[in-house]
Amino acid sequence: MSKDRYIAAKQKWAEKQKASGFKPRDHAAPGRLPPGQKLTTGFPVLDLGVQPEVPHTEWSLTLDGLVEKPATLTWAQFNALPQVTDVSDFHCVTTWSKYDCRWSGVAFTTLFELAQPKPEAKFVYFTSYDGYSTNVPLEHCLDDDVLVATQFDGAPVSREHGGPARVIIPKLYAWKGAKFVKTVTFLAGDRLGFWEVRGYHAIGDPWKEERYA
Ligand SMILES: Nc1nc2c(c(=O)[nH]1)N[C@H]1C(S)=C(S)[C@@H](COP(=O)(O)O)O[C@H]1N2
Ligand SMILES: [Mo]
Repeated sequence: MSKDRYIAAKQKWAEKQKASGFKPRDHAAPGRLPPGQKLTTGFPVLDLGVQPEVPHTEWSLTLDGLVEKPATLTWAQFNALPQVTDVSDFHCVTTWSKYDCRWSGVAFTTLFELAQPKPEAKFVYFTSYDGYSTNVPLEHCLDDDVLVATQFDGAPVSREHGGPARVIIPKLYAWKGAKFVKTVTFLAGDRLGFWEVRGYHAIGDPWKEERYA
């Protein structure tokens, strides 16, 4: 299952990187705005009241859990991985959506290749430098638009928006994308994150309005 999803995502990435330039999508395209959402043009900030300052020299990203090759990447090692750019929409559970966000960084599939999760791995648990955490089924992380972003619109991701690096999972509500990401743990069973233990949905598909558990 994971393998098929992974191969499909890799193929899509190749096609997207080949297509020169990204065409903005029609704002009125049917199904683009999930139910109960309103389009915003600004970029609101949502956090726990802390925006940790993580200097690049102290930053690392750890890949662990049910993997063949656990790793802790320094900022230089992370940035030496293949870089991709993708344009996606952003849907916050508090009902605002932002279209055409241009993120650059490392595709989740690249981290998957590096860590080599074991077949038993079915869930991913992310933790962050501000104490945040969130859980996502591995299948959803293997979509072709999921990345650990270090750039937004061609500039480093600002501290308020989760720099040095943040997770982007466009097809799920934005709380599933850990800002200030620090660890990525592969698990056999689901482990609820910060909002999920407080009643938010374990998956969080905006088109199914999976807001609360
Ligand atoms: N580390 C961390 N990641 C986080 C959050 C947070 O508080 N801490 N908030 C989440 C929520 S609820 C949303 S909607 C988005 C908001 O991202 P933004 O502040 O860039 O708009 O980040 C998500 N990731
Ligand atoms: Mo949110």
